[in-house]
Amino acid sequence: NTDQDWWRTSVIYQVYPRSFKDTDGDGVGDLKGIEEKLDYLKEIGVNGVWLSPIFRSPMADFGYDIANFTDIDPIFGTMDDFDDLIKKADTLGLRIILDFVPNHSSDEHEWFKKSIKKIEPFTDYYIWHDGKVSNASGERIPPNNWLSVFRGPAWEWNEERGQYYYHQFAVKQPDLNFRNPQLVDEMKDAMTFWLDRGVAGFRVDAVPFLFEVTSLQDEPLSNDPTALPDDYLYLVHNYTVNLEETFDMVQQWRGLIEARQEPKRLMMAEAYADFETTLRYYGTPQSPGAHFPFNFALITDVNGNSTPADFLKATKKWIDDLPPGALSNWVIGNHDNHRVASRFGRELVDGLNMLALLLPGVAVTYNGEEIGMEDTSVGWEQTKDPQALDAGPERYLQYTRDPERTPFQWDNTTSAGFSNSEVTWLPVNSNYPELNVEAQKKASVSHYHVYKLLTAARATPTVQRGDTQVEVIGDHVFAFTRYLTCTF
Ligand code: TEU
Repeated sequence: NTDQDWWRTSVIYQVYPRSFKDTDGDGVGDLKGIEEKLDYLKEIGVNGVWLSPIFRSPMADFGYDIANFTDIDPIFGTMDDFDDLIKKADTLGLRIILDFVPNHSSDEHEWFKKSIKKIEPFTDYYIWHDGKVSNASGERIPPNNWLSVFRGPAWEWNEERGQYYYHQFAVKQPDLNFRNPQLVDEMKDAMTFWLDRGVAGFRVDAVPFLFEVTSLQDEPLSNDPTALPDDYLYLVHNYTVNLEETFDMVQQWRGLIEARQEPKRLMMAEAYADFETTLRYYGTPQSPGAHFPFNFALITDVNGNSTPADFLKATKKWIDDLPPGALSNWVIGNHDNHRVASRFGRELVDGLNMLALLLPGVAVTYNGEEIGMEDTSVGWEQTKDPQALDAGPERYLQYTRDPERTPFQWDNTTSAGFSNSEVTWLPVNSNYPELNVEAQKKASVSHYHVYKLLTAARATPTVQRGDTQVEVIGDHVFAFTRYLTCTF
């Protein structure tokens, strides 16, 4: 049934909707803009289009804080716009994949408002705790030392309910309680809603964080000398990530999407974890999990200073050490990590695209990487990322994700052709007059042309089913060969 698994040899392209294309002049991208640019995506050889969250949201974490899981945020458009997008994508043979964000909702979600008031059935939709009394001061303190990924305590006091709630990310992102069967059903209903509307699958956000131990043990200190006491890396996370229950939940979701035919639906899991733990998100042949957990090795294991041997190590495990039948994949950038051109240097942009697009398995491209967009420097005053704002003016640069989220550079007109407004939600990179799609189309040699050649090469049997050899040649070269052995 491999031809039904349309994603096997596909290029999945991540659109960051706020920054892709603005059609109504408010300086924020929208669904109509994405629809308008589907022809472009077809032209560069993309097959699946994953949209970062487009749901109703106060935008504290730019859509990853959801106030209604089954509604479109007005800043992006309407449900009709969404249906139109799906329709147009269908005519082009493109598949639309949505971001599914199960770990938390917005604190402005109805469920949370009702949970605060203990209105049933919402009382236990979130993770609430009385806290404890400090021996030293006699004051009320959180139940344990757990830290938020976005820095500081993972517990926030709610005056009205008189309890703490748990938030793995921002204060405005209370964690949902997956030990409550009603909540579990509710989230499955949200998935079903979008499957019914014709989406081709999901990228599941922040999967490792779904469950925490109920015993609430303190997490041990990491002794990482670079981490301050409120940094996430100050602790070793033994009790708040990758619990057994998490893998089971992913398998349940797979069951739900597996029940759908025409098209078969895809599930990609976002899990930053060590290699062995990441592989567990594939599940087993009897109980499959995600079709693939993202392979972040080209983001987390190598950078501009890496040696050929580092590249060999990073790539080899995702070629040779996967469980039988598991599908590999390659991610070189996303909205949480600095741009390829900035992490590796411009001279390696084509090289990284070659790895992602020619190594065996699915290729995942973050919008803008096909033209080698660079990080944009965004000053403290213009900073929008909650993670950076939380860190404050002294430390925001270490945390900010704004530089890789600035508007897409289409051409050399106003706001790089992203918007007809000169004011955009994040600034356009000042390199846009030279670095844009139009200019790269016209140039005889460009990242854009290389990218198109690479996606075209994916149609060959050698890239689709051939073997792979990765090797180090001399001191400076990392090389790989794809080859198909013919039997006559
Ligand atoms: O990220 C989850 C995640 O694992 C984070 O640790 C991420 O690596 C970190 O933000 C990098 O600085 C997902 C989304 O991709 C991210 O944009 C959201 O902020 C986060 O979930 C919360 O929904």
